[in-house]
Amino acid sequence: MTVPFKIPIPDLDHCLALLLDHKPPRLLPPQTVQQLCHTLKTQLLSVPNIIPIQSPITIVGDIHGQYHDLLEIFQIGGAPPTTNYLFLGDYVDRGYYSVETITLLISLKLRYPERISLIRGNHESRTITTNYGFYSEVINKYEGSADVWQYITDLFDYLPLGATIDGKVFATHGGLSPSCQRLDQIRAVDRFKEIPHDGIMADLVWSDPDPEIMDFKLSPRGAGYLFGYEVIEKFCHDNDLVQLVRAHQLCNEGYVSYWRGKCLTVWSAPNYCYRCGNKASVLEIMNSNYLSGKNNKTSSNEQGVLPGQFFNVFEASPENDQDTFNGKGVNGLITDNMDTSGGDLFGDYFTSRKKRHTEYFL
Ligand SMILES: [Mn+2]
Repeated sequence: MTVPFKIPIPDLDHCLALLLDHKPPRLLPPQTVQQLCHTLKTQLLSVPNIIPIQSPITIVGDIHGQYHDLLEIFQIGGAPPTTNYLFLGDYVDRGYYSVETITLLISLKLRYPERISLIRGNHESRTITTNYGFYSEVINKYEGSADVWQYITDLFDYLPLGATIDGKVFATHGGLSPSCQRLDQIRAVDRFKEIPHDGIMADLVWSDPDPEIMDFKLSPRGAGYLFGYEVIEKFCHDNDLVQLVRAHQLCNEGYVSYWRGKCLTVWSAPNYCYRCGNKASVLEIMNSNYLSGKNNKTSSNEQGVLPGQFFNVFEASPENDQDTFNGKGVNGLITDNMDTSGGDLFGDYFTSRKKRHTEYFL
């Protein structure tokens, strides 16, 4: 059995101070990033594909390199380790600070392993980060070397694919898969690899709910599926779940509730790409008391969440506004003609279907 490596707490606190005590945050030296990634890999080896988590827990959606907005989350949602956090992936690409964002999250995970959980999004991948900003950002910030990108994308292969909260809520980055009826099938996947083009692992990070369908349908993203009411109803029933919580889709109000709270989308990048003007949120799950006989109603409230849950909505940080004002280019995009409806690959789809209430971003 491999004994996980550990980094002394003062060293981790030093990393956290470099990132948190300086404006702009300092970059961690490449050797430090290498050591952090190597250590976290040894620890993640023994973590199951689906992490069992107990409430209270605060769930965070896509961040996409918006470092200052991540700090805003700790302001409005409580700082670690006092508040427990589950991050649903898409830490990198698009924003200007993917390096700072992911190194902060890695440092926090190593410093407070029981209080921070990180799962994998579709952007935690070599191919996607090569095209959508993280790779170029590393090259720019580390004097032309891709080493840090290598260390971090190698670590991505070790991230778990989902979590359960109180055994009743399933959380993953994207959604459900036609190849998967049982949570045990996810638990059995060999996840220690690049995200494949199809199959359970791909679908978990790429799929989206669609309130207009009942079954599965091919996704306009070119990967994963759209899934409808009957799919989620059956999946919850068969796995003794009450709800799916996921991220992966920009929401103007910061969140969306589907099917009276059966599926929630949490989106945590306000003013996405420094130009979308959207709100963001984190989902706070205080308890699962709705499961007890006394209060067994699972009908949702005005936010469309279940009792004991709350979407804490927030807006862009002053630094995000400043970056917008400065008109910096967005990673992986040509901003002048940026098609906010879906990115380069799916432009054709969106010119013909502009009326959708949710938009698909990579
Ligand atoms: Mn995503």
